[in-house]
Amino acid sequence: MKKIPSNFLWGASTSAYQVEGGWNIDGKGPSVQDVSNGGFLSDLKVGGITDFKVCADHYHHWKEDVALMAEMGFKSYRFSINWTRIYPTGFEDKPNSKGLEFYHNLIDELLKHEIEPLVTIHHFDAPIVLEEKGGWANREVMVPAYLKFAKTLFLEFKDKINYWQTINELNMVILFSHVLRKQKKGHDTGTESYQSFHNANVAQALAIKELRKISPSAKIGPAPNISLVYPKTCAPSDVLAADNANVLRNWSYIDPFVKGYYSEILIEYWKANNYQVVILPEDEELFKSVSIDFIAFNYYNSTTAQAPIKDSEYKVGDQEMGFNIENMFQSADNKYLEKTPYGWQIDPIGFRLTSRALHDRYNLPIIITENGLGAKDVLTSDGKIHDDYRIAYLRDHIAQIPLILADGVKLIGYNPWSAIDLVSTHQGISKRYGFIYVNRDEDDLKDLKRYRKDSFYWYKKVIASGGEDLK
Ligand code: BGP
Repeated sequence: MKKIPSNFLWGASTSAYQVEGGWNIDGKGPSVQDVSNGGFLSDLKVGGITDFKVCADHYHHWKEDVALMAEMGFKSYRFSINWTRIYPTGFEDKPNSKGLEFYHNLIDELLKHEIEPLVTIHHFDAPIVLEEKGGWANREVMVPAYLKFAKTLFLEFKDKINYWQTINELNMVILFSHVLRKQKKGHDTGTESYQSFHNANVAQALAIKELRKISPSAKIGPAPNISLVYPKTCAPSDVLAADNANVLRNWSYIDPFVKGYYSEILIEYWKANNYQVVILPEDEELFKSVSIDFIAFNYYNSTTAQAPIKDSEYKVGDQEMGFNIENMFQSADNKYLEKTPYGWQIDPIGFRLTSRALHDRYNLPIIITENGLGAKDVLTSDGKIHDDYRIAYLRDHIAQIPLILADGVKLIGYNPWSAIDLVSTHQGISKRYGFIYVNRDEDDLKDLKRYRKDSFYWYKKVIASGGEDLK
């Protein structure tokens, strides 16, 4: 065990489209998320859950929310900037000043409370107008639009932001495009998906280069969802499948920025499937010319894989429940692990193993930018929320941190999901993750009042004791 250093970045996380609301005010344009539940991409409509129009109404409650974060003792807060607040369609020449003003206010308030802002440039909420032009699959449109957006943020906030993350969970956007509403249907790992993957990597690399010019002392890295893939058994074919899954799910989303190239396993997989991914000659040079300062990663659970089975009955779930890629691997249940109420496996030791694997491969500082348990919380008549299940999940993961540090891993922060209740990517507001309860449900916005959950008081103690008091 190693002591957690006093400058460790204890905090929590949110994303703009899930927490802010204020979806069409102060010049904000529509993103794919604002209208996904019934509008654009309407075949994805999910019954009985809210849309993203009001969320936790953080857009109007930010001051109060930051005060609650400060009360918990946060040293950091990881959030994202809503692309369509800054560039409503993605095509404007000038940014929307009202949008910038909102983030200046938020960031100033965080700094006032000595909370380090960890900013995600892009978290799932591309402008609809860009998406209609093909989204990430359209290099000519999306790469310059992202770069303009990132550059605007770097210039605007260069005196205030030390940590940037380029794109949240690009791996999930590519592999679970149906869940994350990037594409209309199905699980598509074809040419279009991998062209999107490559274009988004080019955009991230260009943004990294831009930051080095504008703000040389700031730090930047990607924010993939990393979960180490275990083989279901020690049969070599299962071990090979797990290795394939690690490449396709995890490492390919970091390799270009550290190694400067894609793994041969990925390239051969494209060839075998005749995926025609266009990579320009200058792209390789570009990857080789950039470096990242840290890896932000979201960890909810480990994954298990076995050798592909023909006509398998395994059901593909959501982003944490696994998926199958023909001839490469198929996901499997891990019988040793328990599950959350939403079917996600719980694996604190997997957190340690995943951190070790990242350290071994890349030897960079790492920051946890998501980790947490979604559950249906109950507000009691005396205004309490007894979320002992969430405390248990977080406690077991935080207990791994001194071990991870003793393993030599440069873990510099822990920012679980989520600081405050917000709307889940595809399961509504009832699937809550926050330390702060927001009084609303799927259909009724009620008073949106904030309540401190039991986990709020518990996390406050954890932070105050530097991670030592987990009781
Ligand atoms: C991650 C996303 C977050 C968040 C979280 C919880 O994949 O980065 O935006 O939503 O998962 O997932 P869900 O909302 O599906 O429960």
